[in-house]
Amino acid sequence: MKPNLHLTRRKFLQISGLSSISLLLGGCGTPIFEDVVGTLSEPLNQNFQALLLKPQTLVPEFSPHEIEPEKLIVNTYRFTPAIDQEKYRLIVDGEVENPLSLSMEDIQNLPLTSMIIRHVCVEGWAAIVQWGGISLRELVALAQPKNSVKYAYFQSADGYYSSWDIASTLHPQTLLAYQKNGASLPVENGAPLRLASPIKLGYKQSKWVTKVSLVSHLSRYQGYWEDQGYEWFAGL
Ligand SMILES: Nc1nc2c(c(=O)[nH]1)N[C@H]1C(S)=C(S)[C@@H](COP(=O)(O)O)O[C@H]1N2
Ligand SMILES: [Mo]
Repeated sequence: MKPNLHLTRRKFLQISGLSSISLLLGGCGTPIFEDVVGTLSEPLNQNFQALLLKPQTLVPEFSPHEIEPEKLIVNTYRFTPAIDQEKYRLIVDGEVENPLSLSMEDIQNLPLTSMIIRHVCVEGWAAIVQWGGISLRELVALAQPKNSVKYAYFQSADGYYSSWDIASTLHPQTLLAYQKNGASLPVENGAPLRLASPIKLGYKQSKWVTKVSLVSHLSRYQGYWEDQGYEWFAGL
């Protein structure tokens, strides 16, 4: 390997923030840690690596006193699924070197990120909300996507689904949240795990996420609302 062409493992871990994950996971000896350190010495693919290193503009956040707890309207089109948190697993699969199956305990051992952002629903309401959870960027990095990956599909327990471009997926403020306004995420807001991000409209923010698939192509199914004519990118 030509050292000038590739980041050293140590450097990559520092830049991507994986060092903190490694420390946390290393302590409990989970197999994800071994997988990550076992393969990161190999060069990662250029596209994905470039995206991870590319600085992305952060959306300004709000202060705790600006949170509007009563303004977040529960918006569920089908039903609220009953999920057994003990049996729940988040699957990360698709075109990846290291598919993941994580319990809520695994997920809560990853670094917690908190943000106060505005949630905007296309139906004409908005609310300032605090979300706490894991950054999707770090989760995706653990799965080690292949060169081909350009999109993420999110599948939910109520049959809802959506797809995102990989840059928005890797935005540092795109989270899989398990906390809302400082408390555990209520089931009607998507517990155990939902998407939260200040860069996309509400309908892109899937609740009750069970699977993240990293893929190179969009299928003819792009999302529950997207397939009914709503805009796919839906950026804010
Ligand atoms: N699985 C699932 N996710 C979903 C929805 C849904 O019906 N099912 N509704 C979407 C819409 S349109 C919005 S505005 C937000 C609402 O989130 P809330 O119910 O926590 O306010 O969830 C989004 N994610
Ligand atoms: Mo919405």
